[in-house]
Amino acid sequence: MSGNKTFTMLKPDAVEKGHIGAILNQITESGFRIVAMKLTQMTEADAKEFYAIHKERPFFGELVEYMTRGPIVAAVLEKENAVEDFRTLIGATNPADAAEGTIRKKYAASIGENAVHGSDSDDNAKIEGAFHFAGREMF
Ligand code: DAT
Ligand code: MG
Repeated sequence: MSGNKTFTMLKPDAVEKGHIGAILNQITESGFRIVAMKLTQMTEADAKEFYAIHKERPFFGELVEYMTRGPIVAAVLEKENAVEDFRTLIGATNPADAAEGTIRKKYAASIGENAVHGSDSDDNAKIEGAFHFAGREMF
């Protein structure tokens, strides 16, 4: 059975370009409820841990540099079928392949700087939410 929570980050490029409001609006208009949220900045150690699954990939160094270069918005979102529906809302990893109207199609510049994160499974949604938020910060 699919769960009802996912984890997202509005990445440094989206924050730099002033897209926080527009992206959060699209997220909530699409039926997601924000149950935790903050503006924060990942340290190098944070980014290396968060993206540890990609540590052998050639883009890992760039990914860590990008994710730590400025503030992000971290949030936990609630909706029925949250993980899958949120991945549909954000679109493909490479914005060039993302469907019209998706968040990455509208706001992402490249595969490396793709504006937004969405968990890829219920288990990872839990792990990633707990990485950024204490239990008392989730509502
Ligand atoms: P997603 O963020 O869609 O879950 P992923 O988990 O495969 O994608 O990769 C995590 C992030 O790493 C992705 O959002 C951007 C970066 N990335 C992935 N593939 C890349 C590539 N081929 N070149 C540069 N950056 C890449
Ligand atoms: Mg992923």
